[in-house]
Amino acid sequence: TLAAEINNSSPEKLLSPVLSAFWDQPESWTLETYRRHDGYEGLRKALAMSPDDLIAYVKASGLRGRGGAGFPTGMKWQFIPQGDGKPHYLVVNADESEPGTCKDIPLLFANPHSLIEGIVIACYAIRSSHAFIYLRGEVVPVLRRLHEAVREAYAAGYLGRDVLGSGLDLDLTVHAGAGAYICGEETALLDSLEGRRGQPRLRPPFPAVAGLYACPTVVNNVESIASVPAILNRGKEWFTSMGTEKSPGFTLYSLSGHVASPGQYEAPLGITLRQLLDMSGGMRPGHRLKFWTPGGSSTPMFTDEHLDVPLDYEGVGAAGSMLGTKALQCFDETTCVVRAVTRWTEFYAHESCGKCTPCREGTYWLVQLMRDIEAGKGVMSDLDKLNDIADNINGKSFCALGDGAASPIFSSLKYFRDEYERHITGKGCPFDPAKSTAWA
Ligand code: L3W
Ligand code: SF4
Repeated sequence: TLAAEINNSSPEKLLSPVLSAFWDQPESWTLETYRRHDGYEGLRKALAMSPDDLIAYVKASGLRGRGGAGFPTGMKWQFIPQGDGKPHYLVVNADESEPGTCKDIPLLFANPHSLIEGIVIACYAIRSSHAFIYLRGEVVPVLRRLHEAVREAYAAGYLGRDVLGSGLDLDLTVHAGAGAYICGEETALLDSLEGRRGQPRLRPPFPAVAGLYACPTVVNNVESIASVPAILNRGKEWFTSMGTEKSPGFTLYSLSGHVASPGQYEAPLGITLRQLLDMSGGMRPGHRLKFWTPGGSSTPMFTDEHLDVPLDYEGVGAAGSMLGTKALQCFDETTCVVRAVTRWTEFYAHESCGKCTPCREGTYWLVQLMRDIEAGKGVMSDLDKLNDIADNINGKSFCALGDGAASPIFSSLKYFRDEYERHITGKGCPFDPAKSTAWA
């Protein structure tokens, strides 16, 4: 099987740079560099197809959304009703904020034209004449680079009236958010883009039916859209030859924490953390892995027992989690689990939008309990209380932020309950914070 093939591959064979193929070249972000690497060739092939055939092609490639949920991209495009007389929109979610996730922003910085080309292809497919990129506002250098790339694309005829003589008219607007994690949730993002306070909307209706300005809208992650041109250019068979049967293709993993060489690694879906550590130089010298997250802090933490779990939507999912954004945060034995979870919980409490009670109140209570336990002021019954509060948030909140906040509580209590107990019986943290760099 493909999975077995992946397991037996050498580290060199596993590295499959596509999106990151020329990030290290001078001025990698310019149109000229992009064209030298087959840039906008996928678009030419896409424009030779009918929009319906194009959607079917992307669907057949098996590309799955790279923003966290892994929803099939072609299927999402297919949801857009045709001949409905309404405008259709494409909105690219570039509000990357999930703790540990650092792949969309580097991609935009180093190779913005892969996203722009993907946007033109997607808009042709869903018959949209206006696309938006919603970028997190803090990354001003990326915003400038993106504006420049859009200007280049207009000048070259890839955007604007009658794109490459295809009859497609397309405008692209880059919008900078104001730095709220919740605006990465697709419906809060749409509210924010419309000029309102970013808070999630009730789904259904999904954006595909009633999205931006109540019109059919595709919301896709940056990496999902940027992956489309290569699929068109090199063929869906090439794409499905990588990864696993249900999670095909290459992807960008963000590796961070106590590792020797943190950064972005492009490799097929379905590889394991052990393989990624092998190809990236492993943990920092003299230290061993204690716990890690497969997809940012919203996905449950794992331990060194899970080093061989395939990183795809089935493997990690089968182990009781989800792949999320493929943000592999690795922590060594110097890290206090209680401290790490307290930090994450503070993040969720701060970013809770306040719309629903379980998340608004529950994350606040979790923080109080976690801070007490970390400071050695907890009692044993606090551990059941933590589980109980997390249980009242999980699945009972209005959006996935609540579930994300509950996730590290559940998994840390599952794997490291003894460490919580040591904080309580010892009336303080048994770790020396000076030895841990990640949580200083
Ligand atoms: C039409 C239907 N469309 C589903 C669409 C839906 C959405 C996509 C996936 O959360 C996860 C979350 C975070 N008709 C549809 C339909 N759709 N049914 O499919 O939907 P869903 O609900 O499975 O997930 P989501 O709301 O997109 C994303 C997790 O990712 N996450 C966090 C990510 C953070 C970032 C970031 O910072 N950039 O990505 C990490 O794990 O917890 O579970 O488009 O409309 N019947
Ligand atoms: Fe807002 Fe949290 Fe409720 Fe989501 S779960 S709507 S972030 S309060």
